[in-house]
Amino acid sequence: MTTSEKLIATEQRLGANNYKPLDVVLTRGEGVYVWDTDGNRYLDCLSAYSAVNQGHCHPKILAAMIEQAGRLTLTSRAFRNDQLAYLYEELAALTGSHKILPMNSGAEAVETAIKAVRKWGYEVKGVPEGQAEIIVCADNFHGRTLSIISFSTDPDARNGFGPYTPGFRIIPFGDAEAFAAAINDNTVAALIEPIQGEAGVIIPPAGYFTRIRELCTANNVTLILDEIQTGLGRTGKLLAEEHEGIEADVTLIGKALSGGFYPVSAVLSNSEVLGVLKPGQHGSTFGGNPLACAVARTAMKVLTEEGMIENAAAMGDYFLEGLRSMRSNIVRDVRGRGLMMAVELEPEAGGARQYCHALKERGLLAKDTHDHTIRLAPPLIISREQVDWAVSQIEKTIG
Ligand code: IF1
Repeated sequence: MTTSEKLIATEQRLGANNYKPLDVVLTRGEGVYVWDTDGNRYLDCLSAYSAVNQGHCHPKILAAMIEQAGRLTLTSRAFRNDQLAYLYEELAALTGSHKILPMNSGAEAVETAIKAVRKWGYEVKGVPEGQAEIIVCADNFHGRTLSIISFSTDPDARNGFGPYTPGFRIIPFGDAEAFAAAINDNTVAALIEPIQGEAGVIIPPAGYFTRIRELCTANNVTLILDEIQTGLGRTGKLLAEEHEGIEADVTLIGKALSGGFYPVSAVLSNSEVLGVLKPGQHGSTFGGNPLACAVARTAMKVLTEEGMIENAAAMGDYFLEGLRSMRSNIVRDVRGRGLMMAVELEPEAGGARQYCHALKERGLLAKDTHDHTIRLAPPLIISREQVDWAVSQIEKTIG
């Protein structure tokens, strides 16, 4: 047996079977590329679901991690550390946030926001205790915790995990009038992805978020945008909300906040919402630890100072243009914003996974979603030549 075969067999023998990964065993990453244990090189078109926007093993983030790891990794929040205040300052300057709460995973940031807006609803808006409602969209993906999957419409994500957390109202994504109809006196917030990632890169109609913003403002409803996947340059802007010309009241970020080096997430908010949390009411052992902060500070620095966001906009347009020019009779739709893209295949094509296998054989790693869609999300540092190569491999595979 080869090394990869041995490792795969061990994973299958001892690991919980909660994923069905492509059978490629990766051992090294650098920039847009990863290598498997047999020495094959791949162009990574998933970026760990947009956690590696800065490219694999970015040297400056690595250096920051090594330096901090040798000095102080974790104190708990029972004491202060010399990195957190700088992260707060730099995130506030970048995003205009007034209050920040650092967590670890994206789901933890989502759960933190749900707790904060419910408490805000009771203490500030005056919603009766226990009656808070949060509007969410069908086909959402916000994480895997019990409260989050309680409002999932994906049977695989939700079924078999009850009893579920109440207090969520599900409406169709992209339908502002359905949103208006769902608001009532107990509505404390809306939790929405600017572009639905897992659903297959679903972009709402123009003007949708302008209308949502108006409705939230008019009804004193907190707008929470989950930018854990769309944020930090993925769509060609620092935050995807910029495409819509609106500002959320609460913004959730994660994934690329660490450039793929460490679980770091954050809730960014106005003062009013996070201001309701008092000492002892929320927390996390690793939340805001000095290692996470040092890594996140450098990850944000390289993202903004090395032109990655601008490159994502330019290369995203170029990549989409190339995908749209492909000659193929099995492509139903090509869509995306910046380097958050998807190729939806005709159902007759037999499903996207087989094409992801074929792309792997050609040295390109991509992930299928919802049966017929291939998601494409390379690191934001991808070059024009690498885009040309990727489009060529995709066209040879599905052309
Ligand atoms: C898996 C999906 C993507 C997210 C948004 C919150 C979270 C995620 C918009 C939670 C996480 C990850 C989870 C990972 C695969 C991946 C994923 F396919 F599951 F749906 F990206 F689309 N909000 N998405 O995309 O963040 O707690 O994971 O740090 O669960 O398999 P997390």
